[in-house]
Amino acid sequence: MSEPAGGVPQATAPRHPPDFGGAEPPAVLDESGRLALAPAEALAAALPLPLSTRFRLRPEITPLQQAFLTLHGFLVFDRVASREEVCATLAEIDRVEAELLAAGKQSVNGVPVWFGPDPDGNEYLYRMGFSSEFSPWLSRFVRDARFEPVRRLIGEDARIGEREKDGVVFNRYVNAPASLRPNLAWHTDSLRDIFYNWKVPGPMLNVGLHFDRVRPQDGGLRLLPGTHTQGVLGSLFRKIPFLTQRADPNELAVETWPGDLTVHDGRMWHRVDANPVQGWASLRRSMYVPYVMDAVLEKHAASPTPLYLRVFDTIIRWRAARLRKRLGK
Ligand SMILES: O=C(O)CCC(=O)C(=O)O
Ligand SMILES: [Fe+2]
Repeated sequence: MSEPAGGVPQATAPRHPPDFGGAEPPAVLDESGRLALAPAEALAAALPLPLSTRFRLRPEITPLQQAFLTLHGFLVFDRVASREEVCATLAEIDRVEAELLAAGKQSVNGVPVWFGPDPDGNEYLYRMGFSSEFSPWLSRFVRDARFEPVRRLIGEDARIGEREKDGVVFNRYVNAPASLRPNLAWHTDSLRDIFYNWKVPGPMLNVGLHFDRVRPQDGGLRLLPGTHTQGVLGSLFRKIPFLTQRADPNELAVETWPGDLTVHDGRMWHRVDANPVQGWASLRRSMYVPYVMDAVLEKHAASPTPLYLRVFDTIIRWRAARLRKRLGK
């Protein structure tokens, strides 16, 4: 195990371990001999690469990786977190979930915590912000040296905003008759940024870790490649953000193996498709680490809920209450 900055969480066995079995992922792109391409050469070399290309995260982002990101708006890095780290993170979230439930916590630093019924009808954590605040291990993990090239890709002055924006966001999606959240509708993340900064979104990259084996037929992350270069209007109005669910003929299914890391441009349209299977087999988990360049604006216990979340929060809580009632809880 590559030990992330010391310290091991109390439990490392998650309640729902990911599927590590089955086929190995396709080989990562062999970049040897192409690590020193000039930008124009790198663009020419990136053009014929398939959209399913998997890259290796090296000490530096390579010119080819940079060119692929410029062209398509996203990158997939092969299994940046080890199996042990994947399990440790999931087990930590299980522990944090129990802690939040016991404390009856409805929000953390103004960001709502969303609980709803799981496939067994029990209360289940679907989304939380600031997760690393509850786990020293997770806090060290997201700051591990291996992620340094990702930070520098965002900007030389970028920092990990564990206490800014929504902090480290942990998502769980599961499909069941009374699931609170099997999917997430089309949106751009820069739309959310407008609510934080009240300015036109500039380039912004989102960094996600993926904890489950998700094949295209399992639902999962869907991107509209190329939409990162659209103007502000396209960024806002191509679809009805957070409402349109329908598949797009041009969407790309991002296939993941546990431990994969993705980077996507915040201006790009994306969604999470529901797994057509029901029950725990449909479980998908992701974690987004906020890399921030704006002025420091730390959140605290008394921080107000951002406007965009207030609207969602009302809908989600109404939905959760309705589902619980249906289950007689
Ligand atoms: O779960 C994912 O991979 C995507 C989540 C997402 O797009 C979001 O929370 O904005
Ligand atoms: Fe998103």
